[in-house]
Amino acid sequence: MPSDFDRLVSALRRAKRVSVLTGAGMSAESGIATFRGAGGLWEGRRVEEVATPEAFSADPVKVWRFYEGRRRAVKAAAPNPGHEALAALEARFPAFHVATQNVDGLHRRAGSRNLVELHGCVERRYCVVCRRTEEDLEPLDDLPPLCKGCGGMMRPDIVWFGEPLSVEAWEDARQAARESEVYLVVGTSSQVYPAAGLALVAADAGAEVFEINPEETPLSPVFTGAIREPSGKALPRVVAALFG
Ligand code: BJW
Ligand code: ZN
Repeated sequence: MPSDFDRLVSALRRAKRVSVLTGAGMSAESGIATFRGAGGLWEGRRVEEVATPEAFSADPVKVWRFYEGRRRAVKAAAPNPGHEALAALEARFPAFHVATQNVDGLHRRAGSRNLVELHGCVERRYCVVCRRTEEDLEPLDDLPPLCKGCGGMMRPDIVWFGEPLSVEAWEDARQAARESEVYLVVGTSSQVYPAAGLALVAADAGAEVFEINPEETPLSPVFTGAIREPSGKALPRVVAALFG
């Protein structure tokens, strides 16, 4: 019986079109906490209680303090060997797409280019009044930051619970899922929709879907196979097996 790792490598050898969905586990080895694992709480609260438009309306300074912590962590972090492996794979396939739920920008910093950030990015913020955007990771002196154009309040450019994903980002990710022969689901608990549903779109369209995650998830039973290892170890192993 070939292992799931061997089956994944054989599937990738045959494939021309490969897509990847990533989640917080992808950046765990860069020192960025996941949402639903240990360390996923902020001041004793679940992310679901802080990352909502209602929480922001009720107490913008509190939500901005949460994001200042995230921005500081992201600034100090660097892509890990898993991010680098995905960037290396992009150069080796005629079509290679990454859809990330992460807002840390680490795929971009690692060199992935055919990339969509489904839930936004902590580097960006926008004015809730005139939509003017700013982009940096410098510490913010005053919270909440105010728009230099109109004086309105700025908010993080993040998709919070109950908010729609950008239509372009979603369509881009869905098309990549539909067209892929191999689909990798890396470091996500597959609990947050619509992103989690991309793996089902790929499976329905006939892709072989492999999960890279030390833990099982609710969607594990429908996937073709699983590599139960941290992505920073498994993805470089895939690159080495294919091209090493
Ligand atoms: C490793 C590892 C290692 C550890 N290597 N792996 C009921 C059913 C279906 C849907 C809903 C529902 N009720 C509500 C909804 C909708 C809701 C939703 O899905 N809720 C569920 C929780 C039930 N979704 C939404 O609201 C979305 N919008 C929407 O649906 O809009 C509809 C609409 C249409 C039209 C008008 C208006 C609305 C938006 C979702 C936005 C999610 N946003 C967040 C932002 C957080 C704040 C921030 O980043 O600053 O995105 S929430 C948070 O969860 C974040 C993540 O991207 C997302 C997913 O989490 P992820 O990445 O999977 O992380 P974890 O921590 O859960 O898992 C980590 C995994 O890594 C684990 O499995 C570990 O084992 C693994 N791991 N180390 C590999 N080294
Ligand atoms: Zn403004």
